[in-house]
Amino acid sequence: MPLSSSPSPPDSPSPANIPSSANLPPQLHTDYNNNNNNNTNTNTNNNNNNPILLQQQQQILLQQQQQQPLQNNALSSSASSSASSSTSTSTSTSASTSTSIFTSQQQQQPKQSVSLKIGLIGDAQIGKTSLMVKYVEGDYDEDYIQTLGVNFMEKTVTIRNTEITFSIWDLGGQREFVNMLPLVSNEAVAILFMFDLTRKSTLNSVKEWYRQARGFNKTAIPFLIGTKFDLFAENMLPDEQDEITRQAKKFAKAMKASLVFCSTSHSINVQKIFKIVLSKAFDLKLTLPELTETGEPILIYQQW
Ligand SMILES: Nc1nc2c(ncn2[C@@H]2O[C@H](COP(=O)(O)OP(=O)(O)OP(=O)(O)O)[C@@H](O)[C@H]2O)c(=O)[nH]1
Ligand SMILES: [Mg+2]
Repeated sequence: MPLSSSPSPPDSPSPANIPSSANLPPQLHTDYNNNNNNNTNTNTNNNNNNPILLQQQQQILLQQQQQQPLQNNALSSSASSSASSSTSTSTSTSASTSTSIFTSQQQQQPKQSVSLKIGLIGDAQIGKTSLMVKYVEGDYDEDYIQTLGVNFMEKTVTIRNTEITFSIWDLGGQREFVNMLPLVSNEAVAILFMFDLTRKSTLNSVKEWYRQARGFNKTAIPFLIGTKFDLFAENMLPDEQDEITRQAKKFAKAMKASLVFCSTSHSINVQKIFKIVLSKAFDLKLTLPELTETGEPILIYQQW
């Protein structure tokens, strides 16, 4: 299929696609429903058992009752300290970006904030760091710089009166760094298990990454992310595409994971991954249309 290299349209953040939902703190209820598109509304709740999320949601509700601003919670501060402890052994990148995706009409209210830790895991050279840098800074670099240990970046989005900080942890894919897997997995609200769509071996490796990461974190919301969709669509034969797509669907189903094919270089589905994370974490309804056919940039986030 023809690929667009335009940076934003296929993937730009569009809060109008995320309607409000019952389990979200009122501050996160938005006017998303006011859009007039025909996308289907889908309740993506499957995280009622996640203790980290429950703790966050309870904290917010408590703060609301007390009419006090919510301070950054324990998850946020533990992420920061883990990051600093990893810098001595890794090529560590740290950045913080703040993006307002919704303008509050009640500017006077004190801001609340929550932090969501996200782990990026998978084989070497599949595009983990590229995806993180693209999402946080909007940049893409063709050159490969191996991650020696763990990278860490943050990005804050604001929905109404609530700041949500994605704290993204990216583990170097070389096996020698597997001892740092707990740093990336522990307390993560979501884990992105990633593979290169043009290298089937990297998909097979997901089994082992998943087994090991689950050993440290049984509640994180799982995602299966196929990278380099641009090369996949342009260079691979239809039969090869079909086989990889089938296999990825099979794995995602077994993992009970959302499945997304993305291209960092062509800005395909990058923003949407994090939008789905947000919707799953806070039980938001999401109106992105799913894409399920071979040859499409797959986007499957409803229950299998
Ligand atoms: N064509 C294409 N190349 C990509 C894409 N994403 C990443 N790459 C390239 O793939 C190479 C590896 O990317 P990285 O992001 O460094 O891979 P990584 O998974 O972080 O690798 P490790 O740090 O070794 O674990 C780089 O040369 C990137 O430019 C993509 O969407 N399309
Ligand atoms: Mg890397």
